[in-house]
Amino acid sequence: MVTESEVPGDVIEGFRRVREEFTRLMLSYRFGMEEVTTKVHILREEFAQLHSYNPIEHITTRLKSPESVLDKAARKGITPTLENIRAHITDIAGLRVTCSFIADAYRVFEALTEQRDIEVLTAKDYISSPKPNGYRSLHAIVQVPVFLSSGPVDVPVEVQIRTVAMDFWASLEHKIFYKFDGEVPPHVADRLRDAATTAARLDEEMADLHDAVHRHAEPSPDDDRSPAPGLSEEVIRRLMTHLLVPVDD
Ligand code: 0O2
Repeated sequence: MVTESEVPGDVIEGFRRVREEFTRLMLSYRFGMEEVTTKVHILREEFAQLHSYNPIEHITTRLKSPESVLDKAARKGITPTLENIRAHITDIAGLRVTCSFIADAYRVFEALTEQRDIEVLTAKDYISSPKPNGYRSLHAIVQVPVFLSSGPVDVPVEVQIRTVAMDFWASLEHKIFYKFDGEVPPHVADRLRDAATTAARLDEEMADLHDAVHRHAEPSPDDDRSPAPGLSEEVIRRLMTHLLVPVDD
């Protein structure tokens, strides 16, 4: 067995440097993911507070492990230098946003991607153009700046936005795909495509139902006088008094 004292100093130094740089790289992806997650949480909270409506059912995040980053580099035939990993593997950090309805998925997608510190590197609409196996979702690789003590770095984050029905289908399909090692038998693939059509129909049906209920419960003009969530009538009256005081110029 080789002891540390027998290993040349430059090898030990190289090992330390790679470890530190790779740790820094992985940390930046985690921070990027947290930045985008915060943005989605803010959108969710704003909708809930100001529009009394929550378009987002849940948000999940995942960071690829260092091993799976290296596996993906090998699958893509990339020499695993930090530069290559940064340039070619854009799904190290991922965020999945599950919405109630298709319109919500597009609304969240737009509200997120039009933010000025977000740059959209790629966007794919698998809802209007599903994959041949029936997979539907909105995908984007967005780049967000992360401010480290050493300076800013732009970090790509993969965002997937879909409905509950799409998510249900995708998670089952994912399990089946791995169970068959990617070689899903044709009769199972056919049933999955049928199930995807059923899920798409369910999305339409639920949106129709939601619209119908919404129209039925249309607020009367009197409802406009109800206080905003978290603001009592007393607070609103005091704010209005202040607003109505003439301003000296
Ligand atoms: P995991 O384990 O979820 O991360 P890429 O493979 O990323 O280099 P690609 O294929 O052009 O490039 O990306 P795309 O189409 O945007 O898909 C990326 C991710 O979307 C996948 O990541 C899956 O999470 C999801 N996805 C895409 N197609 C399907 C599908 O047919 N079924 C399911 N269940 N999920 C899908 P990974 O890395 O493949 O998997």
